[in-house]
Amino acid sequence: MLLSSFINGKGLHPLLDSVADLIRLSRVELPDLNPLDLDLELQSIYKKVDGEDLFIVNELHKARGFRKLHLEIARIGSTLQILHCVFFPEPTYDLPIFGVDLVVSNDKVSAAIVDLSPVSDVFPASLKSGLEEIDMPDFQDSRKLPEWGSIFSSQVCFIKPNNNEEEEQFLQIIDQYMKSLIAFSLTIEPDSPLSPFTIARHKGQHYYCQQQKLNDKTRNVLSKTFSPKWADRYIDVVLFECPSIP
Ligand code: BLA
Repeated sequence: MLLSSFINGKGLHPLLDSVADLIRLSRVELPDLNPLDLDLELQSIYKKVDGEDLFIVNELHKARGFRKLHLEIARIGSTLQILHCVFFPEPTYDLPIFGVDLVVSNDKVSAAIVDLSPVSDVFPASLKSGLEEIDMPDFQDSRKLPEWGSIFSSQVCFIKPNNNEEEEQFLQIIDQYMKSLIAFSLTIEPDSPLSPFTIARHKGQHYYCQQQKLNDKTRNVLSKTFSPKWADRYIDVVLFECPSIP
């Protein structure tokens, strides 16, 4: 399969394709949207492993209020497809981290998670009350969070969708979380870089990244396909990089 057709969604599970489109359409609502530099070799990764095509395609941007908007789509062998998305805020803004992970194995979505994860003790009140108003459907298969998942909020949605209707409902939750976050971000002004609130949120992002790095499932897939060393670098530099605290 050609990389261009993969990027255009051909051969992708329809939920991944719809979520990628939704994210692309939503992020353009953010002011000052600009692409972020990434080493060419890490932007689009193609490899043939045991006759199977592997692609990883990364889209990286920054925008007002957000230091990094990352969308990654990966097809690893013929059986595994992944959509990974994280919006990391600028720590000067009182914003949570938006994250989505979708794992498709043998054409079935095995894991679908979306959250607006707190990075400080106090979650912005008006954003919280908006999220609590969102009607959470009664999904048949809720999944249990691993121990490192204490970083997620009480509004996290982690499921294995069972049919098209549940997939559509999950897409709607992503849409509502992303819209709420973007709308809220437009209403706030940044704190100063040295404010204790900024520093606390910066520490919160560090902790979020540290905990995500404990997900052995991500590391194992990348280590097996590339190498343990490559996997560690990719996780540190692309997936969960976090600049040090000044
Ligand atoms: C689970 N993540 C997984 C699984 C795989 C990956 C194979 C197991 C699927 C399953 O249990 O059904 C693999 N995820 C990847 C890879 C990448 C990726 C290779 O993103 C990137 C190249 N993970 C995130 C983000 C969240 C997240 C942003 O990257 C949440 C917002 C969550 N993934 C997450 C959780 C699990 C998971 C909670 C389940 C872990 C478990 O059950 O132990």
